[in-house]
Amino acid sequence: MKLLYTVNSPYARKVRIVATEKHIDLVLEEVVLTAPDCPVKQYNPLGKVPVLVLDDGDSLYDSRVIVEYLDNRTPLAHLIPQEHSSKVWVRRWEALADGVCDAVVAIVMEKRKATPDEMLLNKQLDKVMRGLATLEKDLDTQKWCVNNSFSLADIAVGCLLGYINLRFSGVVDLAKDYPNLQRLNEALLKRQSFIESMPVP
Ligand SMILES: N[C@@H](CCC(=O)N[C@@H](CS)C(=O)NCC(=O)O)C(=O)O
Repeated sequence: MKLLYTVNSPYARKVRIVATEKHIDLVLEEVVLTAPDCPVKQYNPLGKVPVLVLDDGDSLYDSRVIVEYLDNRTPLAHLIPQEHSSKVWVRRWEALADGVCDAVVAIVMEKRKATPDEMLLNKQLDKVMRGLATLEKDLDTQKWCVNNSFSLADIAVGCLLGYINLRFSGVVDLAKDYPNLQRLNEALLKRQSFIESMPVP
């Protein structure tokens, strides 16, 4: 199986971390989305990474589908709980973390324009702030996001926090304003899967 990815995509990082935690070997193929010969569109009509290309040539996207596929490849150490209610909560944490990522990505892209749209920036910033406040409050003093055990919820939040530290540290100070999320981030950064997939400034 081959993963098409970019180094700093938080969604692709989520997939890489899940693969490492599950001890699943993936061939990693780094792509440049703007390159004319970029293979991504051939496998994903949306033209987005990550894409998992299976051995038979079929492809899976987006990151939420890929992580579910990988989690079910091996029965050991499930990152998405089998029990229905816990599974729904893990996926809600993931949806919120990914949604905040979407808003940060939209802001970063808009700011690269010659004349950024202030209304769009404010709308996306509202989503970031409301999302982070909810994650901070819901985590509270727990070590992990759901059921006191490490899961996809922690991975998704960790990828968001890594992306914020990479692209948004001038706007959001995790250590100062989000102590619960900062504590989670510090715990995650001790794991090999997080260390080897660190975004590159
Ligand atoms: N919901 C998607 C989001 C993927 C996504 O937005 N990836 C970005 C890179 S961080 C991308 O490929 N952007 C290129 C584009 O939008 O054309 C997922 O979870 O995989």
